Amino acid sequence: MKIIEAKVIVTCPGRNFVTLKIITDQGLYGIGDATLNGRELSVVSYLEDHVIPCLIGRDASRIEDIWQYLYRGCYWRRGPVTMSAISAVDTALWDIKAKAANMPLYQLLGGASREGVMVYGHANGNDIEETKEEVSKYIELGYKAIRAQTGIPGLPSTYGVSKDKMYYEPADGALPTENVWSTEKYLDHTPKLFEALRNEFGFEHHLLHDVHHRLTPIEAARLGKSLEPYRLFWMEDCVAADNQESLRRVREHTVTPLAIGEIFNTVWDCKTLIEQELIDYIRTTVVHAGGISHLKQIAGFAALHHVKMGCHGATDLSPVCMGASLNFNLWVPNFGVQEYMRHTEETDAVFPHAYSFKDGYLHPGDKPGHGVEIDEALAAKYPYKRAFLPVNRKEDGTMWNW
Ligand code: GCO
Ligand code: MG
Repeated sequence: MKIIEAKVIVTCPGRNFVTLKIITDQGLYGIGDATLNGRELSVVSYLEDHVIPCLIGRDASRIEDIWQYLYRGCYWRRGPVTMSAISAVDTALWDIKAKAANMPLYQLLGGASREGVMVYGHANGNDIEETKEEVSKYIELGYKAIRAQTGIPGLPSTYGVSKDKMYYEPADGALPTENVWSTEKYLDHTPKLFEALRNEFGFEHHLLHDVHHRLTPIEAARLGKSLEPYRLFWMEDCVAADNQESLRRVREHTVTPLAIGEIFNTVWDCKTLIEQELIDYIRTTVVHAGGISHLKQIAGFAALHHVKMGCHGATDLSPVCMGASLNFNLWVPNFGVQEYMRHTEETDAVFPHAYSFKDGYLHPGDKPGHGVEIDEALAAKYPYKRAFLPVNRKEDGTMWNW
């Protein structure tokens, strides 16, 4: 089965998405997500200028060989641009293989290990009262797990709080917007949110929180400790993990479970974290960590160390990534949870999909492949619009982590 054509489709049905379509001489085709939020066009160029010419004429069934060819063969290994491009190729090829086998992808991976994939939604409010209202909406929708973020008194805006609520979208400016940050205000306020949520809703639901890389290890240790009475499912990205050893300090001080890894691209980015059992959940996902092939490797390694999968699933990960991820997560033995930020109706129309939500779980559906399509005519109606993620400064103007 030869690859005869591959093309990149860029569309902006409310936000930008980059999709790779690989077509074979047998009429079968597959699609893969290649969206890198705020840096989309760099992956488009990487695919069009440097990957697609090498794909034409190759045997589409040799997924592993093509992965190795693109990874080892480029010499410049790793990095988000390279790995998003490889992920798209890999996802499209698994889609083709599963279609050729006339099976949903999860069957090809080894079959379902569970009835559905538990997902968490995002509740965010400008203050604790508003976040409480948002949490109650997710409970009504049947969610078992909910991430909660709140505005901080004295700060004009902060990560994870938006006016869009259900369709929260951080990439909001043709130039980066600027947020203001105070670690002290944040550390004082956040435990109050979770105290209020547990008082209101009890302990039946899983509660999650994203720190978005904004603390130092000792600050994160303090937050983890102060959140212990509220028994979080996880505290996410509590420090930047450029230095993986940083998580050790947090771990030494708190039993609040730790999740990290949405910006990691390979197993090397989390090798120490997993091997030393410094985390509980790894957030790597199909689109940024080398596709199904590499995610399998990360998950297998993580399983040896009691680390579970908690794949990233914000709105900038397209329905194509979500479909692939759900197939993966229905199978993967060490599953934890899948993030699920709902896409808008416009996005869902461009990407018709077989997955569906029921009682807090998503199921990938039983269409052959990963179960997600792209309506190219509709996609063409939404041209690319430059959009940046925000940046973040401390109150005195110092650049800080977003
Ligand atoms: C999350 C993330 C997102 C990211 C976004 C970047 O946990 O969902 O932190 O909100 O910031 O996906 O592109
Ligand atoms: Mg996050």
